[in-house]
Amino acid sequence: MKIEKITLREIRMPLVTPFETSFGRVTDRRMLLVEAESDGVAGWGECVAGEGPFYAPETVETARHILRDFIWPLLKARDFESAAEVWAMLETIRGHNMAKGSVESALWDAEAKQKGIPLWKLLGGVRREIPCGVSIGIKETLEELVATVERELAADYQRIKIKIKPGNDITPVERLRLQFPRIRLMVDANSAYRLEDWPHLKRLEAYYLMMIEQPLGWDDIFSHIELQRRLDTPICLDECIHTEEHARAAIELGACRIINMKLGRVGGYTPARRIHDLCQSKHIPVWCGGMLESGIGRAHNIALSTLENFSLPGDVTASSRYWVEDAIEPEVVVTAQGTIRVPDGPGIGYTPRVDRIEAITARKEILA
Ligand code: OSB
Ligand code: MG
Repeated sequence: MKIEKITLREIRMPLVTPFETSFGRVTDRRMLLVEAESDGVAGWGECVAGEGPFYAPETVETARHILRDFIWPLLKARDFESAAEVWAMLETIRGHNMAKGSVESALWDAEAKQKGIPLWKLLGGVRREIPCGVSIGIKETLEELVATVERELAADYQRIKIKIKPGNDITPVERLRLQFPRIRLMVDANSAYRLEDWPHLKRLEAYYLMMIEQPLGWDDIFSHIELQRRLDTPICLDECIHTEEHARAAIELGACRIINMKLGRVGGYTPARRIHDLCQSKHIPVWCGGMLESGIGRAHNIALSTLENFSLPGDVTASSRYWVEDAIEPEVVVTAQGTIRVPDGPGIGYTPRVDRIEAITARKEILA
């Protein structure tokens, strides 16, 4: 494979409803789409960095800089056998996983299209349908939260995750448990607590949650070990796991019992598959997280979720939960069983709507 050119498009899409987490509120998404042309075939990827460095250190601007000034010079004019080699080609760049993952995933799409096979098959996936859960942002009132959960359950989602933060945790969880005693329920704190808060987090154990996602510091594996020792509820790590080495440390040291996988956070399919295999060998279930992606990123999350050890429902949902109009065709839909059927077309299996994408492109840059 050779890459002729990369087109970076920064698009803006307003969310159907604002999304609030412990680190902030998002009403409009600004994201970088990567179109990589390889041997005459276009592969698409999405950079999941946010506008600000509040979930992870990268931003849309740092990703653009790294893609243009460091990733492109390493890839330009190189000849390689398959997208599986791209991660190693970027080895000299430390971190910047979201920038790396956007182009790496685009090249996996291009390779699958060149071979005329679905990306999920090229990756070694086994699922034809993936189980889906929803991530619900922090709401102003309990009534609003309950109404949202009712709506998502009516839409057949298999599990409910709510965002929590100090001062907005026990009360909403208790309320949901009273109203929905049997649903699969979990919480995500996005690093809003400190180890000293453990007696408070312990109170959440009364509500038999599936897991507590990333309660402590975004890069603090040590404190999660201490916390997991004190809790019966499994801890699921998200922010902390940005490399295979971090995953190994977290598992071996007992910092978590479940891992949330995100392509952007780990840098693409090569590290994601390695972490997946490691987790599988250690009997740690994984599930696919979300980053409020457009259809391009969503399509990649679906392909990733077909791997065998993605055994829990992920945060991968219908296009219409986020967008009035998505950037792909057809849009992602969820079945009455709360699953997404994995498409069988070549590559990501959804077609980017280039006209629509161009219409919402705020900035375009061609690397050639
Ligand atoms: O922590 O999983 C997270 C969205 C943005 C940043 C971080 C997270 C999230 C979500 C939303 O939980 C998942 C989705 O895309 O539905
Ligand atoms: Mg999370």
